[in-house]
Amino acid sequence: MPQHYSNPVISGFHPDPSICRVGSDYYLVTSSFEYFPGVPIFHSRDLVNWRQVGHCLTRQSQLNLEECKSSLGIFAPTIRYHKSRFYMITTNTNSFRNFYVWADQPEGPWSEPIWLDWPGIDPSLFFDEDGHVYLTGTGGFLGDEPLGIYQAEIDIETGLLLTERRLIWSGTGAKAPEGPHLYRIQGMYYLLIAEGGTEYGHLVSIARSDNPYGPFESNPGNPILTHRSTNSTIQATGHADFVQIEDGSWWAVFLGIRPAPVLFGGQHHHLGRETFLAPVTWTSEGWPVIGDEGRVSDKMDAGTLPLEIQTPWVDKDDFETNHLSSCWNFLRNPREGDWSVEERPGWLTLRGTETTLNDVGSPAFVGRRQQHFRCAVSTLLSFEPLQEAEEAGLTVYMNERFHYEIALSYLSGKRKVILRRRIGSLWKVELEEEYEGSDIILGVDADLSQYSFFYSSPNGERKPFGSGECSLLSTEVAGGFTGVYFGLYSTGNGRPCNIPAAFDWFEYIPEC
Ligand code: 6LW
Repeated sequence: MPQHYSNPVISGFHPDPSICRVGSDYYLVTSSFEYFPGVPIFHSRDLVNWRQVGHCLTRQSQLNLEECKSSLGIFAPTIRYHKSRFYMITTNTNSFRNFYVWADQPEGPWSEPIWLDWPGIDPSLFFDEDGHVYLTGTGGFLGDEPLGIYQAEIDIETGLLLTERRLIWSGTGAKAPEGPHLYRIQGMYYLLIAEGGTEYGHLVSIARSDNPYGPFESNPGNPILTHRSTNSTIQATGHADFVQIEDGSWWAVFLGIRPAPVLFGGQHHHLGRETFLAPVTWTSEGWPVIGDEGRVSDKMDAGTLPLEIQTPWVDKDDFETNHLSSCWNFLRNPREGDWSVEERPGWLTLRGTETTLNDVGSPAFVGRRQQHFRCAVSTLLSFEPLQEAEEAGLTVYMNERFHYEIALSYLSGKRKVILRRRIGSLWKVELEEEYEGSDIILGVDADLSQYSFFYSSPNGERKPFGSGECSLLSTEVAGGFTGVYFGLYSTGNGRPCNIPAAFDWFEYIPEC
């Protein structure tokens, strides 16, 4: 009986995957943009079941996101393992600087950044058998320099360039040649890149040469992966990285999107770009093919993968530990004192500041990715707002201009539950209702098309409280490179809150 696995292998906003192997262990990193900590790192033993083991960038000295615009910050990282060390190289587009960090263990600690005198985005490292280390990246953003893939050798100890930066390939002619990775396979240098832009025209192509700088011969079978102009439920496949497993077979990880079906057509995806997996086979001419002639599906033959039992999803976080689990993120660099899991043990305490969810700043916010179309999310909030506009609650957040929230607030001298929707330059408190207590359960049920909000007193009956379209929080409407988060937050809406907001638990029940 052939075994199958499901795509995506890491759901929710996890784009630009990069992978490395250490024996029979695999490690994978993805982009994180304006979220902190940055660059989530995952571990797997079968390429299918991934468990997050931490983040590569956990300190502001490694990741300065002050005033970072949404969807800037950390772009496409690459992870490599060489001589007992892990290296993660990336761009912080907040300052447009490239750097790498290293660690002996994937869980960290990761080093301080080694900054590179290297423009562009999508830096990648290749450790050649002869000791040379190549830095390859996307360029074409300087002066009239052509768009394309650039390369130089570096000293991996210091990050200093040892050779001049050279254009090595411009791709097959589709727009935005980017996301390169160089490999040496059977004595040849293979250069894998993405093209077509990270949208519906996305594709993966490959070229090879017997010299690391080329000239590169483009694969006549390019693109080796694309879903452009197909009816597949998976779209925008591209930005891939290869790994060879212990039995010699090759696999690719890459990003893709799943547009939610919308009545009468139209394409909207709100979960962000996700991480997919497909087998790589080789033609008799030595060219790789991803999946079924460049197509992949949500159910794939696992081939020789040593499939493990799936780790169960953890439904509930009781905030019982003295640290936040690795699924949680802040927006930009959190301010000390804005959040704590120690102030009131067993609770997440947020101290709202003047910063709101509408700002390009760091509100008191702790959020996690929406990873399933259908899911039920709820939290128990304890909050006693006494000053006008003090507010705490649950947000469904795409970026500062596109979000919905259900919250407890103090408006016109009364404590109220509110539902607010912000869509671009339009915003409105759609519903407000007086609420006597200070403890409240706030929740949202998500399906393919709607977020349906509700609230209740701790032991009371659930009261439906409005809804919002998922499509209005999609990338097609809101723009950018990220996906929807469920966030716990507090704000004084222009001034600090006098009192803290405490969250006893957060529940996320997926209905797959
Ligand atoms: C990334 C580029 C891309 O730097 O999107 O899909 C950009 N490919 O390579 C941001 O994720």
